[in-house]
Amino acid sequence: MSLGKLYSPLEIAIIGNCDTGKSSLAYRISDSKFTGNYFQTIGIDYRVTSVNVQSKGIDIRIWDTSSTFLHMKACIKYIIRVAGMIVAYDITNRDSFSEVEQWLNLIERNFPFVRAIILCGTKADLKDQRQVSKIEGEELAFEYNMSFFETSSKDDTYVTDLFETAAAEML
Ligand SMILES: Nc1nc2c(ncn2[C@@H]2O[C@H](COP(=O)(O)OP(=O)(O)OP(=O)(O)O)[C@@H](O)[C@H]2O)c(=O)[nH]1
Ligand SMILES: [Mg+2]
Repeated sequence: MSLGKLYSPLEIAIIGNCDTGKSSLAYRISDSKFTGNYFQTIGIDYRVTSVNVQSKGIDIRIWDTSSTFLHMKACIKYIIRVAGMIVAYDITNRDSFSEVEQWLNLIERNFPFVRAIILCGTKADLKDQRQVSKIEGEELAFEYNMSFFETSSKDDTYVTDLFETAAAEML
C-alpha cells in the first residue's frame, strides 16, 4: 500500500492578489501565530494541519500560492487536484476585491476537482482602513454561491471557522 493511501489529507489552496494575507492565514491556522512581517511567497508552499468537522479531526494540506497570475499558472500542475479553494482579498484594498472574479475564472478553467470555494476578506482588524464593505463581500459570495468570511489573522477572528467550513464543504 502506498503512503498516499495511508495518509492523504484534504487539499486546499489559498489564492488571491499579492499582500492579501494568504501566508498569514496558513500560518495562523497551522501554527496559531501571526507575525507582522511580510515575505512575498515565491512559487508555492504548504502546511499540513488538522481542523474539526463534526467533532472529528480532519487533516488538511494548505497550499499557499504565489500571487501573480503568471506565477500561479506555473504552480497549477502541483495543485491540480485540490478539492477546495479560498479566494482571499484584503478589505483595505479595493483592487484585490475587484480582481476576485479573475481568480474565480482561473479556478473554473484550471481546477476540475474543486468542490468548495470560499471567499475571504482578510485584515478585518484594520477597520479604519476599510475600502470594501462587508455587504459587498457577502453579495459577491452570494452571486457565486460561495461561503464567506471576514477574517483577521492578527486577532485570530474567524480563521478557524474559515478552514473548518472549507474542510466540511470538501468532504
Ligand atoms: N493587520 C493585519 N495585517 C495582516 C493580516 N494578515 C496579513 N497581514 C499583513 O499583511 C502583509 C502581507 O501578508 P502575507 O500573509 O505575507 O500576504 P500574502 O498574500 O501571502 O502575500 P504574497 O505572498 O506576496 O502574495 C504582512 O505584513 C502581514 O503581516 C491581518 O489579519 N491583519
Ligand atoms: Mg504569501
